[in-house]
Amino acid sequence: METIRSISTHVVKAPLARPHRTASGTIDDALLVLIDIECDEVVGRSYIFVYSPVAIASTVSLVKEIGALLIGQSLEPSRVYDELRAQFRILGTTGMVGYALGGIDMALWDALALSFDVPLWRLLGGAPTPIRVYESMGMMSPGDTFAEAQAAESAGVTAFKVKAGHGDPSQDRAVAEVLREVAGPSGDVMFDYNQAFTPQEACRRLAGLADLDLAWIEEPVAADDLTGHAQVRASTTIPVQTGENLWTAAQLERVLRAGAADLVMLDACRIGLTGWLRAAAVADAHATPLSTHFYPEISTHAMCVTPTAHYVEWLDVSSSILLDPVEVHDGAVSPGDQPGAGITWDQKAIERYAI
Ligand code: SMN
Ligand code: MG
Repeated sequence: METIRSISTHVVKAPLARPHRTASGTIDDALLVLIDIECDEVVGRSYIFVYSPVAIASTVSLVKEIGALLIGQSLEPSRVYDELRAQFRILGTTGMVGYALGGIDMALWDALALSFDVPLWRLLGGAPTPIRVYESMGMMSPGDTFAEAQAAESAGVTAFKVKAGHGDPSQDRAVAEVLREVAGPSGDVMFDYNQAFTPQEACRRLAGLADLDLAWIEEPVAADDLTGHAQVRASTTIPVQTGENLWTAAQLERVLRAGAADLVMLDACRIGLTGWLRAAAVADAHATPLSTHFYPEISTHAMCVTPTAHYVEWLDVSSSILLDPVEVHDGAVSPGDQPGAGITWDQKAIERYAI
C-alpha cells in the first residue's frame, strides 16, 4: 500500500477559448490550482477551478495545510474523505474548505489507480463507455452562439446549453431558436440561469418558453432554495436541472426528496470522487439522470460507474495545461486507457501560464 509523502500546488491562469458570460458574472480565464500528491511510487494529480482571483491564496493554503495532515498516511481515499470531513465538521466542509477537500480527494483517487497501474474506470469497476457531451456556452449573441454551436456540431455534438437570463427574454428566445436550428428536432437545447431569478420571476420567464422544447432549465433560482426549485418545477413541463453546487450525497438526497429537480448534475471537485460514488447511488435510487459539471478528466471515469449517467458537460478549461486532454469524438467522450485519470501536466504550459 502506497504512503502519502508530500503535497504541492501550482497556480495557472490558463486561457479560455472565449470569456464565459453567465447571468451571475463573466469568467475570463481559467484560474486553476494544480495539485500533486506524491506517494512512494506515484504522483496523484488534480486541479481546482477557482472562479475568482480572491480565492487563489486561500485555496492554495487550505490544500497545503490539509495535505500536510495526510503525510505518512496510507493511500485510502474513502477513509481520508470521511476522516477529514469529521475533523472539519465544526469549521465547515463547504466553500473553500470543500474545494480543497475535493481537489485532494480527486488526486488521491488518481494516485490509487496509478498505484495499481490501471485506468481509474477499471479501478472503480466500470467499463470505458463513451458518454454524450453537450456543448456548454456562455451568454452570447445569437450569431456567436450559432457559430460556436456549429463548430461543436461538426464534432458530432447534438446537445447545446447556453447561459440564459438576458434582461430581455426575447434575447433568450432568439438564442434558443438558433440552437434548435443546429440541434435539429432530435437534438437537445438547454438553458442555464445560474440562480438568476426569484421563484416568481422564474415561473414568469418559463411560462413563455414551453414551445422551445428545452431539454432542461438549470438553476432557475438560488442553488440552496429547494422549495423555490420545486415551485418552478411545478409551474412548467420543462425538466428542471440542478446540483452543480452540491457538496455531499446527503444534500443530493434532500434535493430529490424535496422534488426540486427532474435532473441532477455533480461537480467532481465540490463533491469529490468519493462523494460522487455515494451520490450516484442516490440518483440511481431516485431514477434521476445524472450529468457532470466541469472536471471531465475525473467525471468521465466516474460516469462509467454512474447508473443514471446522462451527459458530460463540455466546457474546456484545462486542455491547455494537459499533455493528453480529454477530447470529444462523434459527440462523446470516453475515459482513456492510461493508468489513473490520465492527468499529465504540460510543464511548458504550466510555466507559461504560471501566476
Ligand atoms: C457555470 C458555472 C461556473 C462557471 C461557468 C459556468 C455553469 C455550468 O453553471 O453549468 O457550467
Ligand atoms: Mg450551471
